[in-house]
Amino acid sequence: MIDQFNNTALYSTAIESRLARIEELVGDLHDWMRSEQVSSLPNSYRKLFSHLVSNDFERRYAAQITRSIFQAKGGRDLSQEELQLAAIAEINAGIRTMEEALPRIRRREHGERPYIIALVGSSGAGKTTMMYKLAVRALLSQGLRVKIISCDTYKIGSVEGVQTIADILKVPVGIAFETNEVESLIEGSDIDLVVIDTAGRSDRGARKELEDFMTAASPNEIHLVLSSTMSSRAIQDTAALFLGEKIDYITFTKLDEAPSLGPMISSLSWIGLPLGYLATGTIIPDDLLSSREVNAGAWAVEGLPNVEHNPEASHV
Ligand SMILES: Nc1nc2c(ncn2[C@@H]2O[C@H](COP(=O)(O)OP(=O)(O)OP(=O)(O)O)[C@@H](O)[C@H]2O)c(=O)[nH]1
Ligand SMILES: [Mg+2]
Repeated sequence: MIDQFNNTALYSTAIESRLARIEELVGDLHDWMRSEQVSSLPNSYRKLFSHLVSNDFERRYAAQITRSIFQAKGGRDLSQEELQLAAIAEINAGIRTMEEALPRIRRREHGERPYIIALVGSSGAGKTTMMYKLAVRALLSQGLRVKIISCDTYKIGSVEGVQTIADILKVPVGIAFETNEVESLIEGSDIDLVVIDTAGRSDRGARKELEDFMTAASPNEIHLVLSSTMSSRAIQDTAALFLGEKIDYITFTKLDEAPSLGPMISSLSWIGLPLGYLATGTIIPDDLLSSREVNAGAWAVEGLPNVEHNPEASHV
């Protein structure tokens, strides 16, 4: 009897505290609408703003999208579906995408410099996995002769790990311990594409070394690899740290693990660089999409579609 009473009391305390939290959030939402000039818009537009904010879009970006749809539609009230479609179109119009190089890379003549893609970014972002995916995609879909080069000799076991996986994937591998080794690893073999992986360190010494590696490799494209599970703030702080690196594309990983894509989309608009690749899991090379294959706006507004996997595919 006492236990039952205690359980009921606990339950109602939990509900009360959740209600208090919801009230607080609704209060915040009203304040945000006022400060972002959304509160004067029709109810359906305010709902769109709340929908975007609850999908972790940055408030300012969500308000900008909402207001520009309102203006474009001449202030007309629209159904929720129409507004979501308009939001998807507005978001996609603001995202720059990448014309993927892989299908355009031609076979190199003997001694000709290969096409080079380099991956940089913070620790655990998914650079090494992305390197394997790009190499295997180029090999299987394009029939290119591919080599992978790892400049990450810091992490315990990373050299052995790359060598083991390269053997499994049947891709030649080079390890650059020093900056001056990069050039000779790139040249001297009949290779069409080189994918370079770097160490995920961001202290000052490591950044200088990364810059030297990039100067030595002179890649055709450098991707900053970021996890889509990060907050907008973390994405933007990391991007700011790496922007001196002559980044060409922002490549996002772990879309399968991200609760929402609002932070990724809001940050892209802030960073202003084109979206490169998107990784939606650990399967090599299946879980890899180039930005033009994806309706990123729809994924951010409506959620990610379910992806079916080949059961024979390999994970790393
Ligand atoms: N769920 C999911 N996991 C991923 C994805 N990409 C990479 N991972 C996992 O994330 C972890 C880190 O991936 P790595 O490729 O080692 O990341 P990294 O950037 O090379 O990390 P460092 O070398 O430590 O800087 C591994 O467990 C990967 O299997 C993805 O798209 N989805
Ligand atoms: Mg790595």
